[in-house]
Amino acid sequence: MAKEKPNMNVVFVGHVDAGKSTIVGRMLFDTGAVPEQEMKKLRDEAEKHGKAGFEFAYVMDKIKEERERGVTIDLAYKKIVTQKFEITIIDAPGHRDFVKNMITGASQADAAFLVIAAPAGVQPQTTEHLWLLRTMGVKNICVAVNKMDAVEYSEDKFKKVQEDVDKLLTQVGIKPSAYIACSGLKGDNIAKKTDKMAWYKGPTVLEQFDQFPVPELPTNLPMRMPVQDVYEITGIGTVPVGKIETGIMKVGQKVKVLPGRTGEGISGEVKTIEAHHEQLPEGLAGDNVGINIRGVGKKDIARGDVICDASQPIPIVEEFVAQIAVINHPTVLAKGYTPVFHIHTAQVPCQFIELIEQIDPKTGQVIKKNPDFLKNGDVAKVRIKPQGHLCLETQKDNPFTSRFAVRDAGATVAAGVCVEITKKK
Ligand SMILES: Nc1nc2c(ncn2[C@@H]2O[C@H](COP(=O)(O)OP(=O)(O)OP(=O)(O)O)[C@@H](O)[C@H]2O)c(=O)[nH]1
Ligand SMILES: [Mg+2]
Repeated sequence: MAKEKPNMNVVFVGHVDAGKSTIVGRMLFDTGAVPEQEMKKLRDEAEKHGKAGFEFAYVMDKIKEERERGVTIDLAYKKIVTQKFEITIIDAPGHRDFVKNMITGASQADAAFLVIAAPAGVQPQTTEHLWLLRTMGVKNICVAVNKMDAVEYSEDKFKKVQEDVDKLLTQVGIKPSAYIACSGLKGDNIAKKTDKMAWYKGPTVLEQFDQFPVPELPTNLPMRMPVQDVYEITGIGTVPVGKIETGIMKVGQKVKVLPGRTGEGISGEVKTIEAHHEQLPEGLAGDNVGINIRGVGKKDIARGDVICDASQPIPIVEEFVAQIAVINHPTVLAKGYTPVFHIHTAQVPCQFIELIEQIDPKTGQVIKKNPDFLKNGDVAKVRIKPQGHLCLETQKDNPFTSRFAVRDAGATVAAGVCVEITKKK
């Protein structure tokens, strides 16, 4: 059956407890995707855990620990069809312990809602998530000022939050699509227009989906499928699964798994492509698929490998130059520092071998050559050496395989994008 509407992935991000899951749950309820009966069950369960008010969040938070603690831990996905799109909503966690999952969500998104609780205003993960969105290349951002019911639906309060966020967005270099005044808990301006804020003239959250531009499918770039997981399935064999980030994969295509077990790549041929339990002749950029490759066994391939078109393989890098933003380092970042880099689905320790120049994030001008160190909020060009085999491309060649997050001791220290590579011989 031919697809009628384009797909779009929309991630909900923001500080812990801002009400991301509640907004999504409320939207699914108000559009009829979650029946009244089901909602009642969730309400009872929330009360049982002493978490009254979390019933809408429970639509998205399904793990036992999530429900007991009242926090989102892992990403949750839900489909919704609007006038213009088939949308996959990605509900990300706000808690700083789970930023890793948020980064994965951001890396899959075409557009984002940055959710801010009106009573709390801008919080640490508001800023952190914003930098991460930018670094992951998510430019279409809408700000949802939530919990308006808790500030008497005050226009002044809304304007104050808007002012603060505007400053932040200017720093980051993003112009938001809209600011929405809403309440997930009460259902104001989520799927239905409220009558409590006559001063608000903007869209509802649901209407905003259709205001985002149609995402361009990067099918014209070389085929890249970062491996998310590898399964052994009886009767089929080794099945790597993941999202085709760019290009087109076809049955019969010659592919290379990089770096693969050897670090030099393993060659094979695509035997089957499957999505949603259906065999497909081809998979396109944006599709989540499970595949079987002739010539590639369980020992050859692992999470973090990239399956590529054999004629246009992804480079394995000796060194690279990147532009980074320091988000959250406990002290200062200096030459020699060796944290873990999260790039597509790979995690590789890498060393900062040169701090080339510090850049003013507002103007792009060089402020200082060869700075001795970098601190939170600094943007810089740096040279990096992977301590293992790492597949990476420049932003110019392929934005989807050029972005990374730098993590250390449970925090996202920095985020960045590769601008220059030196290939491994
Ligand atoms: N008053 C009020 N409370 C809200 C609203 N939306 C959410 N809450 C409450 O805020 C708390 C957190 O809601 P969640 O939806 O879990 O927040 P979250 O942003 O998904 O949190 P994490 O995923 O853990 O980062 C719950 O107690 C909700 O009832 C709202 O519009 N108004
Ligand atoms: Mg949540």
